[in-house]
Amino acid sequence: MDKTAFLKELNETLKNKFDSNLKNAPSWQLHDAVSEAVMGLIDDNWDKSRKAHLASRRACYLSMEFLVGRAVYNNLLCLGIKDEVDAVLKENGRSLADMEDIQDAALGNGGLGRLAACFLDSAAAHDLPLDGYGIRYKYGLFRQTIEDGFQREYADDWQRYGDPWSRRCDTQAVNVVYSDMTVKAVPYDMPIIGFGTKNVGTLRLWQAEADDEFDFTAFNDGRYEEAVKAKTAAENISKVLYPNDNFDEGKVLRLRQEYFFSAASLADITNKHKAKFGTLDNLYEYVTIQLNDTHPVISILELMRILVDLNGYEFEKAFEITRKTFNYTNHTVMQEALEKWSTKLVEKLLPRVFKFALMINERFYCEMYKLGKDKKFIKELAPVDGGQLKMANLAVYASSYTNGVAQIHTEILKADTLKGWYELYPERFQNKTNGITQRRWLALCNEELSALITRLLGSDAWVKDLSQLKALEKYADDDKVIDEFISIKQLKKQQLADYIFAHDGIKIDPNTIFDTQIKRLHEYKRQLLNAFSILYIYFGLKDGSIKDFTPTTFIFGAKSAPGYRRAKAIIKLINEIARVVENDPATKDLIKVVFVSNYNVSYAEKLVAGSDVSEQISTAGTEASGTGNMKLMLNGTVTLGTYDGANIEIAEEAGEENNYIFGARVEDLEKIMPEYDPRKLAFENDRINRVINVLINGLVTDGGVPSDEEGSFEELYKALTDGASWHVPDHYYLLGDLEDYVATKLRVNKDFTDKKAFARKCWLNMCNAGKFSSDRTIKDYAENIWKISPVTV
Ligand code: 26W
Repeated sequence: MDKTAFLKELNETLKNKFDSNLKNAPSWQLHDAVSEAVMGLIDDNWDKSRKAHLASRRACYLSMEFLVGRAVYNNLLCLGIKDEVDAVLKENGRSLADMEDIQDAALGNGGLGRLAACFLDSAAAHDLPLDGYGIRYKYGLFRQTIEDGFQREYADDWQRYGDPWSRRCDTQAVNVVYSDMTVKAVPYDMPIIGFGTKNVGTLRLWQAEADDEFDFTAFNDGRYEEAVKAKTAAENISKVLYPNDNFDEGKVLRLRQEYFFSAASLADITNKHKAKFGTLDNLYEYVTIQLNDTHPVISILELMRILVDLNGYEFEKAFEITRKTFNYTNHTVMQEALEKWSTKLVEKLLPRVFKFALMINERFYCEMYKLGKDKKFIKELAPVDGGQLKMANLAVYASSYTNGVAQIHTEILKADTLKGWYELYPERFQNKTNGITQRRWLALCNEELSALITRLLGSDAWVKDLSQLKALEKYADDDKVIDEFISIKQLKKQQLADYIFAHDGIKIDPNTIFDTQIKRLHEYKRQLLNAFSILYIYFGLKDGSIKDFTPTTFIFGAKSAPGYRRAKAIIKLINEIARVVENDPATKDLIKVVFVSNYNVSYAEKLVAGSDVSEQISTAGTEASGTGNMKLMLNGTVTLGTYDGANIEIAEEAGEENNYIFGARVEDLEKIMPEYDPRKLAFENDRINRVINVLINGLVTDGGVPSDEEGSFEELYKALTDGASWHVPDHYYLLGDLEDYVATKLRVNKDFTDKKAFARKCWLNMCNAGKFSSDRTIKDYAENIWKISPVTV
């Protein structure tokens, strides 16, 4: 990098754009100037990469969410100029750390969105022609505060100070047509900078705007209100990210969003293809489209419409092209998350598109009858049935490959969720265990550990080949290395403690065990089980049945969907427990509970680097994969978890003896659940009973929610003991797993006292995290689903 030129750029941008300078520019202006300068550096490579991607067979990743987080540090890292830029800034009285308050682009809810971002990073680093398509939400996932122990939500105005990492491409805008309106989709492109290569991928995010002409006509006719209304209605489509994780509301605005980015992306993809070949006959030879869960599955119908209506293809030929173009990834087995649209709604909003659902449905029936399948089987798999358009059925039927995101998850899909489909098309099913990018989740968030790794390996090649960490296993018994590893962990814990104090005003002691559960708040993820275990230990310490307890800080970070009242009650409960243990002299030096606010990608970067124990405690069979588990593992923590999702593969890679696995397994639960009576269990076991009694005995308060309403602690109690109309009592098996969980947690607690032995386990987890690089995942997709190869830029 030419430092002088870079500095000149910075000064010019600050002067011309903001009439400020390096000395007094606020952080957002500094961020803007640095970003502009970097965009200038990559412009040429980005342009060449775009052309290279288009010139070869390429993959398009369609996703409703891309949880990219903060771009600036990562981009500097990938360009290999982070230290130099920091030096330039420091020579001028500033530093990169000044940009700590720059907001994340939180255009996603959780796992699915962050995975999409990791995939783009990995593909870019390995020169794979993969580009992302999504929505440029004006407001990303809400900002969370904790007030009096309750979650409060605020709008996430992430573009308030501009968005220097995007380029608006007006010339490539396309129209999206609904029955009641036409809106303009304007692409904003974000560069995805490949680490240590010239390749730069593109994340194309569509913004909804009013179609100028219509707007203008109404305005000219004096129908001002109408003109404004149309503009607002159009803009509303990309206004806000739905904050539901794993819950399908079936709202029309959501369907509009899904069709909006699907139609815009398909127009973009097919226009470019036709410009090059003059036909769509060979579309699938040059383009493969990955559907990230069912959210973009309406794309299938849109491509059919493009082929048949706009390009004159026969239905059968169009179906063949379509099926060969798409693939589908399933990310959840939660029933309430499976998208099923009311056919009335789809037909009303997208009448022509809907016709293709009906035609595909008829084709499906015809094919099944020929195969001699029975009615029940056919009805279950039909894309259209019972007044509903079932998106997962449509996805499997009209695509080439379907994949799950961890071994156990793919097995559950085959044996259960998509059983009939697996019976029909076994060759379509693949597993692609998730991964995470080690650029952000180690090189960037844990520079100190990265430096040690690089020194021991003699090079930083691991940043692009994580399997190399395996070679560090031999240091597990090297006292000097393990001591250094321990002091790095201590430093990261101190940094985390400082950050939590600055951000949340809570003091924690880095000499305690940092036991961390960070993920969306959901009943199946069982934050409530963690809370119960803390109460169990609390009572045990007080009555002396638990002794020699190593002081522990239990850290939680989680957002609840705003309308998910039970989840919100769990947040309040955790904060209440924090209050109780803190105010009790018997426990205040032994247990500390912290609920950090506004958990997001940037917070996660600090939390994964500064933790000792990784809580991954979902009910067996419910967490498709998990990726936070991988981030913590890579930073050297032990997993305290169930046989679920990728935890199983983590234990397989790092050794069960280096992790803490507990609880009922899927095959156990199949036998247990039909007979399970949690009330009996609690009444026969005083230790369990006194824990759940806390929900109703007044030790903690939910703030006065009527006892029969969701959101009250009584209702949580009832859900565990009586169940609710839509589920059996304690259907996530909290009480059944509680004692095994506590016993295992106490084992962790005891093991921690042998610092060396514990650090050795942590070290071995890090050494064996190679499999969980998204580089491995993305190469597997490239080879076995997408059939794409690296490009040269
Ligand atoms: C329709 C509402 C809705 C919104 C989001 C339904 C479902 C979702 C996602 C599929 C939920 C999700 O993020 N799933 C997570 O995907 C991760 C990446 O594969 C997995 O690691 C997690 O286990 C899974 O919960």
